Amino acid sequence: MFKSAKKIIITTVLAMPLLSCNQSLFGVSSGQAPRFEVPLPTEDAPPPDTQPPTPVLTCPAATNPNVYISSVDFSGIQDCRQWSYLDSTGTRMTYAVSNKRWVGSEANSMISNFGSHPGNNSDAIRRWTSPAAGNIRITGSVSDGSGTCGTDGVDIVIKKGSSILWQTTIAANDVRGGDYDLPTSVVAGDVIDFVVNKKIDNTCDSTNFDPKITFSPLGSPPPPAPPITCRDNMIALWDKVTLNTAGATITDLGGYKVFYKMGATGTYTNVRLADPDNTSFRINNLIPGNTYFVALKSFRVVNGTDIDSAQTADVSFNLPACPP
Ligand SMILES: [Ca+2]
Repeated sequence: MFKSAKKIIITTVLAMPLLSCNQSLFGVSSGQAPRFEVPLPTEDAPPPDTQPPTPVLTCPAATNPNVYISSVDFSGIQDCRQWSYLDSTGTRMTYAVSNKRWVGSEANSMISNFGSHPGNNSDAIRRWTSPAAGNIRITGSVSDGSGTCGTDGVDIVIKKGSSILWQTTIAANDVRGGDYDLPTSVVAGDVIDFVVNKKIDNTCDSTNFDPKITFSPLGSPPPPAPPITCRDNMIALWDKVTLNTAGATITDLGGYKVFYKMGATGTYTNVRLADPDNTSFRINNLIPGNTYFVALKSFRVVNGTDIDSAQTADVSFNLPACPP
């Protein structure tokens, strides 16, 4: 049984501001002390009268219909502004109104306006589907969004259909991350997937990933060429090694070693990557305006000792210089 709410009346005497005689303060004629009625809590609080209202989900209108920005276009409606939200099993996520994010079928699989978090058994995929034939330019950056609690980081892939346009690995706590600027052509229905994979562990894998797509329908001028921007990093990519030198399938590949140096006569720096499934490495802290040379080895580990492959030939890459 509910007890009726008691009320208490608090009367206060406030220092009154200067008011003319026909003004009032809080609906009380000047010169009187304001009165506030405050209900006291009852011993048995009644249940709320109604459920909270369900927000009306709307698809935001576009300022420029050919510019798609995932955070600006974000909504609780699948396919709004060409964006959809799914996991790598192909299952579309469901929208959680309470915290304004898309959630997958397993714990911690989710996509918000600015980023994604992969599940333990599936990747989180933000997808853009082309409305028509044309050219697009995909720009943005990706970085760790989980503070300092991550473990092994995430693998990032941007794909058109099954073709990889760009990929990188974001280490745990890498708040700088990497940038992408990808021009490509599309036909109606082509999908661009922005994929976040947990690597081994999905603990604290929140990832800032807010791409922008500028769409130029066929018949309009192609998007401008990406500007040459000053860079201090580059990404080495390679195909996974599956065979040994005798042509037999390898079952004990230990990983890869990346060798890089500044200038043809520079001294190699060597990075050992003990992950046979990892086929990319971002080399940071380089000096813009220089040519770098990169080579690779694969290796097996036998009785605690690395058995390296031969080293590949160098591949060179010129890092654009910074503007003066
Ligand atoms: Ca991880």
